[in-house]
Amino acid sequence: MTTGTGTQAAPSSNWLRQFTGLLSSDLNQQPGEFGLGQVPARLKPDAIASSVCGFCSTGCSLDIHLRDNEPVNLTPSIDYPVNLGMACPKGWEALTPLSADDRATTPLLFNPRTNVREPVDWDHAMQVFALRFKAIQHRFGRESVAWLGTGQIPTEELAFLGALGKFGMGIRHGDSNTRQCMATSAVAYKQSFGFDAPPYTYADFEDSDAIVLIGSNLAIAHPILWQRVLQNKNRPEIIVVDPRKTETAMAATKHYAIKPKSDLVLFYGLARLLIDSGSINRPFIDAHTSGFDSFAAHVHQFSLDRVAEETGLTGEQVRGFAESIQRNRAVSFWWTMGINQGHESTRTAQAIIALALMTGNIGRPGTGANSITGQCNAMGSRLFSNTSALLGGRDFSEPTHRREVAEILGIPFERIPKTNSLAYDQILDAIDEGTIRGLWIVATNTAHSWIHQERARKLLCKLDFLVVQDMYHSTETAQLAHLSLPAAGWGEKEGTFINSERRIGVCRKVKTAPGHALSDFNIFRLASHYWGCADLFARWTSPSAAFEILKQLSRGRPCDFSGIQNYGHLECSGGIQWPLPDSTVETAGQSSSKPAQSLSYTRRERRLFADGKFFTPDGRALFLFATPQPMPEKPDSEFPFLLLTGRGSSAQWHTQTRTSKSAVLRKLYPQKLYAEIHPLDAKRLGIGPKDSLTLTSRRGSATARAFITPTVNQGEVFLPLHYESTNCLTYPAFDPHSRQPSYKACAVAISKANP
Ligand SMILES: Nc1nc2c(c(=O)[nH]1)N[C@H]1C(S)=C(S)[C@@H](COP(=O)(O)OP(=O)(O)OC[C@H]3O[C@@H](n4cnc5c(=O)[nH]c(N)nc54)[C@H](O)[C@@H]3O)O[C@H]1N2
Ligand SMILES: Nc1nc2c(c(=O)[nH]1)N[C@H]1C(S)=C(S)[C@@H](COP(=O)(O)OP(=O)(O)OC[C@H]3O[C@@H](n4cnc5c(=O)[nH]c(N)nc54)[C@H](O)[C@@H]3O)O[C@H]1N2
Ligand code: SF4
Ligand SMILES: [Mo]
Repeated sequence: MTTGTGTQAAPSSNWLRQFTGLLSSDLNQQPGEFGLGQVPARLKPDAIASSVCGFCSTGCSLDIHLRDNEPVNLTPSIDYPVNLGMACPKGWEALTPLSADDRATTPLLFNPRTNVREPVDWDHAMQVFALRFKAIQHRFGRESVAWLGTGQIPTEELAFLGALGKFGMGIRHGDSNTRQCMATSAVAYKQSFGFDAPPYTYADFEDSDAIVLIGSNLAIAHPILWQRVLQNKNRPEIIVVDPRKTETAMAATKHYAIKPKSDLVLFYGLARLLIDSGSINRPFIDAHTSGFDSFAAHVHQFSLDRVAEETGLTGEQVRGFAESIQRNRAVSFWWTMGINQGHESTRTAQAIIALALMTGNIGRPGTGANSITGQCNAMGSRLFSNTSALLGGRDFSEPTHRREVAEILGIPFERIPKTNSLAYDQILDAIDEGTIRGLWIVATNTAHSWIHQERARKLLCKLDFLVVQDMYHSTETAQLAHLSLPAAGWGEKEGTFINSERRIGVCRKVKTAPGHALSDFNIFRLASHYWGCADLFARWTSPSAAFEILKQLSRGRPCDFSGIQNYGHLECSGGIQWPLPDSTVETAGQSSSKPAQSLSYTRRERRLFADGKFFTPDGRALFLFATPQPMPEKPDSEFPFLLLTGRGSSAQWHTQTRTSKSAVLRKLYPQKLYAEIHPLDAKRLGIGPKDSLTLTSRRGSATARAFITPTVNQGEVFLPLHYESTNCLTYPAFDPHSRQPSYKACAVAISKANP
């Protein structure tokens, strides 16, 4: 195999042809060294390949049925310990987006003379990639090029991008869409537990006596986890805290429709009630936590009257909530974006953690302070993308951590940055200031999903060079690119995802990517060669080789999974939750292929903190708190409504580049943007069902159909994020600790369009 030197020139197209077979006309028939165009040999005709789903973080396993090496259908894996034979509509339709008409099949380069994006071959594309980014770095310094990545590609690919970007290409600033989603949980856990470690296992849904869902619409966003709740035989109390009466809230035993962003006050009020009534677990607090006394003093200000006033609940309701926590033996607290996306989200997540710690609801079956992740590999991104944490959940600022990574990867120590990257919003600010001028976007759709969209788009257009690597050239972001790189998608490549309960599962290649599209892994390999730093990544020859490197990076860390042998071991075990150090003896089979449908996995569940030992230096979990802050943009006389945003249906995925390609899924949701508005507000504004509305904020406007429903409170309006114009309205406020955007609260005005 060819290796590069740190300074080698870009390889010739001849080299590329030899190396990959990429430029050959029979691309799809000629498997090259990159493993192109070939379904793994072990998948015989009429075989079944199991693969973890590539949409949400639940991590269901899907059995893909192959005939003549082509996928013809899929069914949810019966015996996989996550989904137990179930899948949601997106899972059932997972293969369809792969055959969409608008798949990107060749690199496209913008030609300023013709104003058109023209097809080019990979050699040309990657020469331009390296030349333009290097030229920008040469002129404006290394920090002038950045990347934005994702939680939707395998960990092997994320880690490769992170290592290549920071250690190979000298890029200082790389962040990802997990900032929009999981940054709050990551920071909250790290500060409170000493490591970004969601403690639970899905069996906790089944073992709880009370399940508290906070800012989580589980029935829509994680439908298979909701099924797990329904399997709970304890007749649990299901308590939902959400301003809207969501599908989940409707099925709950208690729904607290609090005023948006009043969660922090509510949790402090609950803590005070529990302390005052002596319903705390003092032995646990004394043995395993620090900071409780100052926390208790802090929450003393949150009297029942104050809490009722600020949350909109009655004193009776708040007392009833505290009694539910007090009365039940096993209480689990779960939160998602209603908490993570807020202006004081980290401290709010930590207030949930505090409730679990002070009542001893952690480390036992059916308990926990549990953040549910979002994207299929959000957890992989949090630990291995080299963005907000150094590989393996390490710190860039720790010399010992940098040394470990340098040794494991065999790269010079000096190549590892000493400081953290700028966060997503700060990268955009740096573009505004002109200090970042080149950007590489991989598997995220910034121009649709980022907060305050108009500004985000303006900034993307301001860049000297924008590269977008996506399955489709048609996304809002790809259309702004100078260079678009066609990527293979889920099902067209191999690797592993880490789900919400820390379970590592395998995705298999069952289909050849269309045209000249390449897996992200192979695009990174090409990038390393054209950049001239391939020698640093000589061991990253395939996803399974990269998995061995990941195992080494995890060794000795809280997320240690060095005990996993290989992909086959994962498949035989129904996925494996970290930690699994290599000292652990596992009895699961080691064969490299899983006999379809014939294996009953042992339901081995790994819950963290059963021994009360946390990952902080003294082993104690921390109580962390702050004074609640006012919402950054409150409704006023000009913009009198509060806009909430979130998931609309279980058939829609984010910016819809994938789910909109399925005719089946399209039948399951409205094609046009709709706004949920309360009947009394509608009446007052003279709005009838399905009327066209104009929603305006200080940043832009959107047109939506009226969906009149009492599920939203008066004065509030809800828009799903799946439609392009929702983020024209959102206000760019960020939590100061996690820098996660507060997508769920801004002020808007509503009027009937063309009355
Ligand atoms: N079908 C589908 N499923 C998905 C996704 C998808 O796009 N489509 N995306 C995945 C991803 S990446 C993620 S992150 C998850 C998100 O999963 P969820 O967080 O469950 O989904 P959201 O609808 O964004 O937000 C949840 C709820 O927060 C409520 N909320 C708003 N403001 C507040 C507040 O101030 N306090 C409280 N307590 N609640 C509030 C909203 O009303 C909403 O019902 O879903 C994952 N699953
Ligand atoms: N208003 C509002 N906005 C929100 C939210 C909200 O609640 N309200 N939620 C936020 C949250 S939690 C999230 S996670 C973000 C999601 O925001 P995005 O990440 O922007 O949304 P996606 O549509 O998932 O974009 C993923 C992109 O990756 C591409 N892709 C898929 N698979 C692959 C692959 O294997 N390789 C490559 N190269 N490309 C691939 C897809 O075609 C798509 O263009 O949205 C955020 N935006
Ligand atoms: S619940 Fe999530 S992981 Fe399971 S099938 Fe649906 S999208 Fe896929
Ligand atoms: Mo997310």
